[in-house]
Amino acid sequence: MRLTQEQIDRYHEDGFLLLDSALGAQEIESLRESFVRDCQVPGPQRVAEEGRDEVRAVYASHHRQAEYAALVRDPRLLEPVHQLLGDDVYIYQFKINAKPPFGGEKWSWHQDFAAWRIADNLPAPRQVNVAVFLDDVDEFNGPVIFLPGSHRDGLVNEGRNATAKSAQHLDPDDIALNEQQLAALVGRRGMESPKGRAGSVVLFSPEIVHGSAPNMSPFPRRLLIMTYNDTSNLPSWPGEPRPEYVVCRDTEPLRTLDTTFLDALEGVPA
Ligand code: HL5
Ligand code: SIN
Ligand code: MN
Repeated sequence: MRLTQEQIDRYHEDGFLLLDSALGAQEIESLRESFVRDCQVPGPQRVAEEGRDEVRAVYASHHRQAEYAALVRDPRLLEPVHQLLGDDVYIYQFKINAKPPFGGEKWSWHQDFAAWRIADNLPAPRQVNVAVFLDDVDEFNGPVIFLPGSHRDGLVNEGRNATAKSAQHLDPDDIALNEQQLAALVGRRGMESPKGRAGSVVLFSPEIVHGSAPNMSPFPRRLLIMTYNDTSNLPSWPGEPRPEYVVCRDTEPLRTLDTTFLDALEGVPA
């Protein structure tokens, strides 16, 4: 459950860390079922692929589905976050990027912290992203690609592009790096895309440059991303705050469950 010093060092060095098969098959099955249910819930938290009916992303499923509410406190995920960020963390953002078969669109090259500083005045990059593979991820279904070490260069872009692609959230297109910036960074850093079985987890920095290609395979690539933030690093808005489904408002420090999320839900003693 706890990261070794070597894993911690690798996270700081590369900006991401793969934990192979961290969750089991039965757990993933229950998370998938819960996602299918959550996709039926109408509302602005459900973002569609451009010009299509298919779901591109769903936000804040942990507000509606018990499995996800428990998962955010699962010791296998929360303990590593405590090790990387400190004891007092809460969920700042929770999303599932669905990347449906035959046409799940790309996510442009970007840094998350650029979005959160622009949209939410987030003071510091004191976040850890925990990405959970809800499907097997391979080279065919649009894995996330990282530029290793790019989180150590700070923000490449401070501003936002003229185009706002989505009214509901900031799409990476709105803050994308341009081709010259990307080419220069890749020249120095290279590219890596962690792959693995469903249930694998990738921890990644809010400052690392990342993106992903469209999914032209017949398989889905549902990726859950939970962003934990330090409770002393809160967002603020001069005017209208961003919606609660994009920026969660419960900033109470999360305490780890005594057992795994499914056992906790089913009342199995630790
Ligand atoms: N969609 C997020 C938001 O805060 C920002 C993106 O991957 C994170 C860029 O609206
Ligand atoms: C993706 O789902 O491929 C992109 C992840 C992200 O930037 O949020
Ligand atoms: Mn991102």
